[in-house]
Amino acid sequence: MSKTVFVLNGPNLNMLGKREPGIYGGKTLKDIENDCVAMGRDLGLAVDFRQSNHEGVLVDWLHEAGENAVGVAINAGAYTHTSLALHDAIRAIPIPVIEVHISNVHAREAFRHHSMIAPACKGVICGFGPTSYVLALHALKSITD
Ligand code: CA2
Repeated sequence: MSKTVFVLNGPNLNMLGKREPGIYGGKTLKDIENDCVAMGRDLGLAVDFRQSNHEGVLVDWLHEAGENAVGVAINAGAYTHTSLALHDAIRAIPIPVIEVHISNVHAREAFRHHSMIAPACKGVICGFGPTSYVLALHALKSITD
């Protein structure tokens, strides 16, 4: 039976492919979900892919993952840089969480250089476009085997 991993997405990521293709590329979030589900199938992981613009919903989903999944990849969007609540939620669950970003946040504005959630995460993958998500699935596969 496949193990379940959650792939969680935060605010504004539902706009992917519709605005700012120069930074985030042309793929929609649905395209990325399809890529993740296909890669999950190859890796033997059932991918539960979700997006919310609401911090508390992301907190609830992290708690749910702690009960029902073996790991999480999270692109917390701008909450990455602000959210103590997400930091605490990641610390509160007993499974590995990987921080993911499409863009290289360290090559962008200074306010994107600090992550509130990175210290609570197993690792961080950023800067590879939508491939960042696929790399996170490979990482989850290798650390949960
Ligand atoms: O590079 C990433 O994946 C980010 O998490 C994306 C966030 C940003 O706040 C982080 O610093 C880095 C923003 C997601 C917003 O996506 C948009 C997509 C299209 C149009 C406008 C925003």
